[in-house]
Amino acid sequence: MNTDIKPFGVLPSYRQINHFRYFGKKAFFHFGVNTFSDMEWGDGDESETLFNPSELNIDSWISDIKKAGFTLAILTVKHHDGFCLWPSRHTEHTLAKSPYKDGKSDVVREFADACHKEGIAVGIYISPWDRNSPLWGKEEYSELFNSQLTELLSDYGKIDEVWWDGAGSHETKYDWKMWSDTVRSLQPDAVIFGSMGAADYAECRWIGNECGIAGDPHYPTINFNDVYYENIEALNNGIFGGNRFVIAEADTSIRPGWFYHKDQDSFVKTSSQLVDLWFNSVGSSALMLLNFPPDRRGLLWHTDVDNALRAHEIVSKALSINFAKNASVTSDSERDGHSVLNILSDDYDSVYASLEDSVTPTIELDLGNKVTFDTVVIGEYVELGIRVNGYTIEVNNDGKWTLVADKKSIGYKKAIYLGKTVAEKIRINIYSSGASPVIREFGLYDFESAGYDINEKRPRPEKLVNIACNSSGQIAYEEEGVRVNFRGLFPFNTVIFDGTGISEYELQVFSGTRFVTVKSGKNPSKEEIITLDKTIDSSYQIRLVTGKKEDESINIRVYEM
Ligand code: FUL
Repeated sequence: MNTDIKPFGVLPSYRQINHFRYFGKKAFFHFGVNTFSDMEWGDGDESETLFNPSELNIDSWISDIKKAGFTLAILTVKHHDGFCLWPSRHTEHTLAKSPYKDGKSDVVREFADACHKEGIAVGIYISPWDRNSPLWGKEEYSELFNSQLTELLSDYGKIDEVWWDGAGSHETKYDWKMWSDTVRSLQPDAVIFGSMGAADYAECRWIGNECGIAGDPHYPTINFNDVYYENIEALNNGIFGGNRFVIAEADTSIRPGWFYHKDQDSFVKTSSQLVDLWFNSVGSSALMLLNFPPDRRGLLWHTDVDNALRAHEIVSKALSINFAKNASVTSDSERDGHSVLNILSDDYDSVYASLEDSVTPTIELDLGNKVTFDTVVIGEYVELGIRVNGYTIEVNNDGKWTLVADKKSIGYKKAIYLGKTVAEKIRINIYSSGASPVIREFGLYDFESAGYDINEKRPRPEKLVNIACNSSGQIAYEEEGVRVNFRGLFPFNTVIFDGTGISEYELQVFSGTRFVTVKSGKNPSKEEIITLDKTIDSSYQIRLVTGKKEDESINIRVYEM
């Protein structure tokens, strides 16, 4: 857009704008030796012979997620266990030593080809943490990782995203600059997802949790240090006026685990829960990154696909009718060439802007008659910066104005679910803004009529289930006590353990980067019951610090009561 409007603050790169515009919904595929060992984090010493999908069909994954509205797909080409889904020349720990196609396969090639054929952009997840490589933790590891990156970014056509997981790497030094230079030189259009030492190069970041939920407010701007030190709150909310533009990707799995576990087939998120995720990612100026773990056959489970298709149907149907489309729109401050009518235009570059010195304009829409809707969508023109940080929305029905929302962030897109609302007029009063607001879109939609059920509960087992026992093999006795990995995100609020011989304990939950103490106590009983004030739904492991020795097991059970 040829514009006279001065930009504000840090601005997105052309790559980031493309991700907002075209890659709002990304599909994740966690597939590898863990699929066959039933683990979430492999140890790195798994035999390559484990990997042997019986009916692998990546074309079907890609056509399914395409139908469900996803435009970019990311494959875990190397997870923390170090097993490579391509025949890397730099390690023996690859599918070349597996029985799958007699070791002659290349799953990354199958994946990239399937995506390119369908017009789906390709992303690669490659874990810096490598529990197999003897070099990991040493200086030479950076070279090895760089060689693997070079193979991946040279031999598989266009790549639009490189995903560097932070897990396991907090204490490790890598040559992030060398790796970033490799990405920039071999795939100039690819965004880097990362944090910590990658903060200087990352254009996408995590949202501070793994349940796919951006905060409210949420800005795609943040400060460098918050990405570097992984400040959870800042990652979740962003920082208005922050010194870096780093888009958040709200990642989560469609079922509790990142990898496929047969016993999680009845825990697939429902279509309305997936619509909730849409509100909390795409509708919160972040990107959605939803994981579909292929099973041991190498196929997606039908419930995962059905629910994602249904969710897409609901969102598309809801967004197909903008009830504000024919409204007459006015504003108390309007710049020449940037009429307020532009908020209803489908042309991406035609925007509304207030006068340069007006940072608190009001926009009013007269809908002509009584209109029923439940969701307001509003978007800024992010090319000129994230400008707005305070506004209210009022509706007028039968001559009376009522406040229905008081919000801070807008960003690329903000979808505000209000519940059933009837209005003849609607007004947006921007009361705080770093520079004159520039608004690109506005709409009123009816999600409930399209099939969205806000009361649809997440699937829960009929009987009480001990999620600690669900994780057989992933209960680890450590120096300080016991660590339980649930093999996925299972909400819980009660922990019961045998306190015999223990004088003090601390219950810690994993925040995504570290363990945080949530309860502590003294002299626990034989059947000590810890009840938490609220359900924890974003931690996939807990630690009970008891001072008991590594070889002394502790009976522990975890529930959602
Ligand atoms: C995390 C990893 O540890 C999980 O296994 C998963 O890959 C997730 C996307 O990122 O940090």
